[in-house]
Amino acid sequence: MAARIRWVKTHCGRMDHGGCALIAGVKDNRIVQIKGDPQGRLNRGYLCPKAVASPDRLNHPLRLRKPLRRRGERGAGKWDPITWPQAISIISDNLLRIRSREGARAVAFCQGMPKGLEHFAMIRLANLFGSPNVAAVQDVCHAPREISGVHTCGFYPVADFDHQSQLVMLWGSNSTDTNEEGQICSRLLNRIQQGSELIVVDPRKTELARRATHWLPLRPGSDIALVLAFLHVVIIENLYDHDFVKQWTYGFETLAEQIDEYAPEVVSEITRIPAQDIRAAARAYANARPATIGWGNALEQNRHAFHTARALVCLMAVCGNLDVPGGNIQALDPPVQGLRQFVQADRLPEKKKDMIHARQGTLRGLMTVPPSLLKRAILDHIPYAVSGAYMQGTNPLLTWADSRQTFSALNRLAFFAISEIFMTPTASMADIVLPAATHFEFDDIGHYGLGHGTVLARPKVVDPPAGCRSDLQILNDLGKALTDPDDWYDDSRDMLDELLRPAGIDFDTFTRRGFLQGPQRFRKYLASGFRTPTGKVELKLSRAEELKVAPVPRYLGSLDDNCEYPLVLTSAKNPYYLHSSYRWVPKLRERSVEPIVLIHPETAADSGIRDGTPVAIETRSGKITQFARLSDNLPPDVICASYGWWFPEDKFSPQYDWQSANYNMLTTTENLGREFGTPNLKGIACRIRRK
Ligand SMILES: Nc1nc2c(c(=O)[nH]1)N[C@H]1C(S)=C(S)[C@@H](COP(=O)(O)OP(=O)(O)OC[C@H]3O[C@@H](n4cnc5c(=O)[nH]c(N)nc54)[C@H](O)[C@@H]3O)O[C@H]1N2
Ligand SMILES: Nc1nc2c(c(=O)[nH]1)N[C@H]1C(S)=C(S)[C@@H](COP(=O)(O)OP(=O)(O)OC[C@H]3O[C@@H](n4cnc5c(=O)[nH]c(N)nc54)[C@H](O)[C@@H]3O)O[C@H]1N2
Ligand code: SF4
Ligand SMILES: [Mo]
Repeated sequence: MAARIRWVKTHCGRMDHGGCALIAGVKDNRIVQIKGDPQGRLNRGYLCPKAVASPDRLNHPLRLRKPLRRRGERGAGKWDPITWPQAISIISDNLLRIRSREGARAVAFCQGMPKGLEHFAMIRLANLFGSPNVAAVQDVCHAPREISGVHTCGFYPVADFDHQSQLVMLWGSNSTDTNEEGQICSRLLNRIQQGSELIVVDPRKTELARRATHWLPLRPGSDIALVLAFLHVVIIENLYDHDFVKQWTYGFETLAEQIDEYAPEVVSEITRIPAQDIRAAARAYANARPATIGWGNALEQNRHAFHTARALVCLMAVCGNLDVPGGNIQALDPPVQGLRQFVQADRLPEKKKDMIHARQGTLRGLMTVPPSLLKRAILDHIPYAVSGAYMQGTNPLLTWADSRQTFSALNRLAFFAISEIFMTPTASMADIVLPAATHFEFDDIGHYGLGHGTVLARPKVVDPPAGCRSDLQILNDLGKALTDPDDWYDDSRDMLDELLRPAGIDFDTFTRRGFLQGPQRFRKYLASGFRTPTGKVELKLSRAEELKVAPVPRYLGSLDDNCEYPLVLTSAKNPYYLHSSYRWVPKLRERSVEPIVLIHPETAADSGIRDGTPVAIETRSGKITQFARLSDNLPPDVICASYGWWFPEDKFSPQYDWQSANYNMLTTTENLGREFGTPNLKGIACRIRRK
């Protein structure tokens, strides 16, 4: 008799930050169908194309299924299969050898976009091993928003889509394609349907921009100037919340004086947005109560990330939108184990002083090493040498700024191991490659540590292939080999129970409930003030001198002001892929076949470029080729290139082709933002040429 389909509820993960509740149809340990769960807290049945294709990752014929040891040159594609005990002992022998010779800090632990609990389990492993250096991509992804928020108002203000807002302003966040930080776009669309007005700040006329009353197609990289112009209008035109400003802010007069110079007429020159459009949008935001700001990567993939994010928090504050329903709120976590305890932060008390970036003067609060500064440590021993690494769920050759430099840094490492599900350009350089079990194949907890007040159950749906192990299990095994085994678990699943214990439930009960939600309380500052040195929202930073930053946000000009290149390059995430991941999933590749660069028809005509023409894109740092798509959905002097492209189908190079179309060949790690070590990934001077 044919097996019947069994339906299992879980949550989506690893195709973006995750969040949608799914119902998976399983037959013979294979997922045969994925549906959106209409009861899902964040998605109410919504599902995107990535999720539909997600089971295809599991059964791909080229998926990694055995631990591999490199034979021959890095990147030569020669491997010997080994057993798991062999792999764990080779990794631990090498990392312990480096620790005994050079100290624990010479070993870095590297994580890509956090996918589930494995990021925090890795920090725990690093803490117990004694290394302060967990490197991750937070410098261009969320840390600027979170830490600027903490310094300004004592928390990370996130958009509240549980309550109606009169207006939503999306600032460099394209949530119908990205569901940025697990804020599933169906919630936003629902708010718009219920009557929220929409402002979109994005150089591209996105699907959301088309629905907006105000679309501000700014020159990429000029966000800080535009926020300051908003503040200018709000303050000069007296549109701010006087009571809130008087009672709950610090330094309003200083801010008001400084924003004097950012009149829309002046800022219009920098942003290329007509002054009357800036005024109209600023007035709309200020006059709507409550209004919420959904903010995205664009404002933090820029060396001015700190001031930009801070200026936006100032704007939320002076308009009375902080911590009110339908505004930007401090989401409270459900009563699960706190991060500090989970990662055993107390075991490495000197960490904050000793981290690579802390020694280079980044802002307090950044807990992961910015990749650009890690590379300095590997290549130039600044502030000290790093010579070994353990990496998981990351593809730095594609995702870190300056890919050529990343290539040199990976080559320079005396030893590195990586856990992956597929052979990537980065994995092909490793000494050991571990085959990871992935989403649907092990029990996991989603949304932990995201700051949105929810944690989601991601119970296992099918068994992994025999040779594959989850990152949690791998870290648990490495933990036992590298540190005191008593600090680890009999079964990595016990980690989940421990995390849930303060909520009084175990993982099985959690699975039945599906999610835990923190309490929804607003205006918490009324009882205890804001958690800043002054107890108020610090429009002017009371500790600016100590932190070595400008006390109020300001515009510092663009690096490219004197560059002869006529165009500005930017990028946006591809709706069918996650960063450099999954170009090898046929169902997704069909939807997005090749790297596309969006070019305005007038600009294209000037260079003899037509739809489909291969185009050389050149910045001061490098040159790549992508295919033209003509579009008048962006300004004539802006181009938008694809990011994350490599070619898993490349049969000629064992490292695949990671250079010809890779956006990060065009970026640089010179001139990093001081606060977070952030490189400019968007808003870069460039020129194009027909190939
Ligand atoms: N130029 C430019 N650079 C950027 C960005 C940009 O917009 N422009 N965006 C930045 C941002 S926001 C981020 S978050 C980073 C992302 O940087 P990365 O996280 O390095 O990006 P990915 O390409 O998704 O790499 C993840 C890898 O994990 C593998 N993987 C998937 N599932 C699993 C699993 O369960 N276990 C393990 N061990 N591996 C798995 C995938 O196959 C993939 O190769 O890139 C940053 N870099
Ligand atoms: N499909 C898909 N979803 C994803 C990801 C993915 O790779 N693919 N990555 C996940 C991750 S790790 C993250 S951090 C989030 C990021 O999610 P988002 O923040 O939405 O990321 P982006 O698409 O990089 O940028 C958003 C928008 O900024 C616009 N933009 C470009 N330059 C500028 C600029 O200078 N200023 C302004 N204001 N806007 C600009 C782009 O046109 C784009 O529409 O998405 C997550 N979701
Ligand atoms: S939007 Fe994100 S969480 Fe939702 S189904 Fe798509 S990939 Fe999964
Ligand atoms: Mo990200």
